[in-house]
Amino acid sequence: MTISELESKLSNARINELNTDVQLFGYDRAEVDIGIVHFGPGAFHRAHQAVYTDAVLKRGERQWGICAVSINSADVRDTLAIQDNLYTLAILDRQPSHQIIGSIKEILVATENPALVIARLAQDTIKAVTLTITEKGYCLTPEGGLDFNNCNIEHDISHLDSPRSAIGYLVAGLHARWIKDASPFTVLSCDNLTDNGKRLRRAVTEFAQKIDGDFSKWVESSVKFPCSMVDSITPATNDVVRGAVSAAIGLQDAWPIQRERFTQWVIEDLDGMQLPPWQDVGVTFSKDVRGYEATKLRILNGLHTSLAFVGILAGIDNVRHATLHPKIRHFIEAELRNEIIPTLSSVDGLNSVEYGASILTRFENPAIHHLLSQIAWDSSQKIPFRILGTISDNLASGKRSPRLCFVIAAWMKFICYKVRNASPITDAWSEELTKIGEACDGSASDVQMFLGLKNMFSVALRNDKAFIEDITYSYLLIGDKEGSAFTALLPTFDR
Ligand code: CS2
Repeated sequence: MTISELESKLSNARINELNTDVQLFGYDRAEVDIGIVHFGPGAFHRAHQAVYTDAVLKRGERQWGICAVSINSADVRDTLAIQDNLYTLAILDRQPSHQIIGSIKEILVATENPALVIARLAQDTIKAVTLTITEKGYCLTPEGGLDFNNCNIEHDISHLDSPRSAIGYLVAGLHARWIKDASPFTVLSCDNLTDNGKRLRRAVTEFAQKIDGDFSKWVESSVKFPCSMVDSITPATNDVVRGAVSAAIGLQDAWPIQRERFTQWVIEDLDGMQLPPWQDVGVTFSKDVRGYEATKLRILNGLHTSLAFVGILAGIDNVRHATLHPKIRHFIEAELRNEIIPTLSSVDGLNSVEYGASILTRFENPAIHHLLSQIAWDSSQKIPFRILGTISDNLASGKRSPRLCFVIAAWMKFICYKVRNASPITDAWSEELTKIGEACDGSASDVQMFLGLKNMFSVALRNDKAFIEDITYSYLLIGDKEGSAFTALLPTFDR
């Protein structure tokens, strides 16, 4: 980096050189203490929880700064270090706006110094631990328990001083506090899983049982694991965004974050939990989060994943264009009306029909270029929460889900095309998926190979005749069709 490049970098010292329409954090960061440890400082965290926390700090609270922990990668730490951990949030709307976020005080890379992370977690001033570690980070079986066959969990049980998983770190941190008779921190999952807090609680407790019976009882009785629903569409940053943001703010920002204006966070209101006063800055605390979670996951994320595979096979690359394609639009509206909404129970103040319509409007946002390929990442982990639960609920009430099954068949085809074109599969199970893709010959037996992914499909679904029949039907129907030959299939579901 040249001196002139360094001189024009966003940093504490250069804050006054920012263009005047950039919104500043406006508090003295030196006075902020760390009260939150966050696992997974990816784009979503920096667009969502870090922004709400920034708003809390702006209101004069000083004990809620964030220590962000990356488990493996040093990229975020190294990039933001030069910027004093400051970054720009670009809100994509008709008129974009820019805000500098100051809530992240420190970034640690766990693999480099596990003891430091555990010491941080054990510190009394840490009141809350939040997580955006994506579905795979929870290391769960499809039945909902902790997957003790997961190699990271296996490792962590015998190496609690140097874990590899976020679950291992949570247990290590809680264990350190239990040993010194300190109070626990509140653990808040901010990932797109139904019952995320309950699942995390179960995973941590099952792990703790392997360490010590009394410790696990303490975890069960004292640690709060509220569930939460998080929402804001956050496309990945690229060079175009980097260039546009740096030009707009007047300083170089190596890793700005972009997101839509809409943002929502609903947190389960549990007695005795310790969290920042996020209710003062727009967060909803509710005794019942389940309805919000299921509605958001099944509608927004379910439709995202549907658009991803239907759109990619149709030759479309982004959410807006897929949503505006007449045949695809018709297909997902029918999927929403006939297969998703009927599985949702009513939630106070949330009308699922209106909610569904508002999601489609958000997908049409012309200011957002949200790549379908980004949504397709890690689909083996996402599909169970976004689609399979809906299908299971329909089956339990004697109904089939032909369109949702079509989406799963389209995902299987997507994997086959990726393998055929030797293009990399971005998925926690890329190895297994590549092997399956290589063995596929286009026949019904391909479906059986995919359904053999035991960590993805529950025993009940793997043995359900109607489910197998619907996926196989769609898989054979799609065959080798792509582009308009593929979209021509969509109206056949109306019959
Ligand atoms: C998306 C989500 O990438 C994806 O899988 O479905 O990140 C989605 O944009 C967010 O959940 C919106 O809140």
